[in-house]
Amino acid sequence: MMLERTLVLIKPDGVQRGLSGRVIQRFEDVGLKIVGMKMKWIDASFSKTHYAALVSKPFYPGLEKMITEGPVIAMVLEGLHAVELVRKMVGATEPKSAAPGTIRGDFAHHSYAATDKEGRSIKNIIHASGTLEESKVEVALWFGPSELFTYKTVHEMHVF
Ligand code: IDP
Ligand code: MG
Repeated sequence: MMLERTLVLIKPDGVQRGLSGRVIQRFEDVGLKIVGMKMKWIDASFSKTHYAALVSKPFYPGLEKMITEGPVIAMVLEGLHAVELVRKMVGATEPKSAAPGTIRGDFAHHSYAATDKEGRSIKNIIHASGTLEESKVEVALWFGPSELFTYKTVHEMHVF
């Protein structure tokens, strides 16, 4: 019952900065299972579906520009309390406020103050589903059933 799946995207800034390997490593290190992974370059229409809840926000145009400016690495991670665990590892939305030890806190320092006046999006390396409900919608949007895999990891002996 506690076994969850969550969607993670390494955003264009993370891919272009060559941080994908180190970000993925952190998820493997805690024993999360990668059950799906691909690279995808989304367009404006896909962005509006993925960020449907944010389309009316003033920062949305900048967000769309940022998320469509290059390919992202999309993955589905599975584990106990995966949604909450991954959000904890990702850290606060604003890298300047994100705690040290989190992905956003360790690899970026962008601030709302720096972006808001120019209508740009916060560049924070990574997206992760915010709630279990959000994760179900997002996993179904990004991955078809044939792109998600069931297999055993060594962690299952020790973690689950
Ligand atoms: P989250 O990614 O931490 O869940 P959301 O509120 O869902 O944060 O926003 C999605 C993305 O939109 C953020 O990761 C960030 O890139 C961008 N964003 C959110 N709020 C702002 C803002 O106030 N100014 C600029 N960009 C923002
Ligand atoms: Mg969100």
